[in-house]
Amino acid sequence: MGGIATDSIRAAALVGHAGSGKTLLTETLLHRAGAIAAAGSVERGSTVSDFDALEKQHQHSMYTTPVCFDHSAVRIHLIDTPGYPDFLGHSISALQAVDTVVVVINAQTGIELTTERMMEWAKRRDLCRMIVINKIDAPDIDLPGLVARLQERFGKECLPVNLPAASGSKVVDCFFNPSGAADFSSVADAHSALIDQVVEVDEDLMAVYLEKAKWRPKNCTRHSRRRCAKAIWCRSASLPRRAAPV
Ligand SMILES: Nc1nc2c(ncn2[C@@H]2O[C@H](COP(=O)(O)OP(=O)(O)OP(=O)(O)O)[C@@H](O)[C@H]2O)c(=O)[nH]1
Ligand SMILES: [Mg+2]
Repeated sequence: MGGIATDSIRAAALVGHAGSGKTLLTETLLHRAGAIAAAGSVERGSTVSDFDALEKQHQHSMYTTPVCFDHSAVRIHLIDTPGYPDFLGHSISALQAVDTVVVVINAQTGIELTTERMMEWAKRRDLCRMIVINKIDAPDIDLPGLVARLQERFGKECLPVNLPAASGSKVVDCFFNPSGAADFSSVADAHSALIDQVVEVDEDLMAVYLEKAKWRPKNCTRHSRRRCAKAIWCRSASLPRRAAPV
């Protein structure tokens, strides 16, 4: 890894209920970023993050594990945390070290106790919060219903940045794409809702937007990204695909 400017370093923690897929997501991100040659598996005990003998034996995380990878000239320090209530002390302490909290939700089980707690603890610390809906490849899941419940529970500003496409086998980026096909909702609607929200929280961008209506996502500053505190990302940790930028 070469020299990276301080402004291009991000620190994020993957938190969420046990079994939501944080460790496999960490593994997939490391693999897709080229930091490891092949993605390991939780069942085989071959993930980077669950390195301890007890973690391999029980097939769940017991400690926080920091990993690091580069993506598009951005260095990402990611902390995989345990979801079991017995180990939540480790997970809470990770919040002190990051600027973004990535709350991973199992699409099959929806909003769970640790989801609620982590959203609240991150809010109290004034940290950026990102929601990842994981396991979208599972059968019989109600993604539109889950997005609606998330908005009801955590606020209408929880907007999809990615939407699932091709029957859950890929995702479409709604931030940079003004249109496209998705499994539910509309990329065009999600795109304009995101832009409206970004412009709303950044006064400088609002001025440009009102004056010329020429604002584009590439003008988005780190400041406005930070202030757009909540976003929903749909994905499946088990599917090979482009790593999501943090
Ligand atoms: N089908 C499918 N299975 C997944 C996905 N993500 C994770 N899994 C499986 O779900 C199980 C739990 O995944 P983990 O990554 O260990 O979940 P975790 O959130 O780290 O769990 P804790 O460490 O206990 O908090 C494992 O068997 C994974 O292989 C996914 O996107 N799709
Ligand atoms: Mg884990």
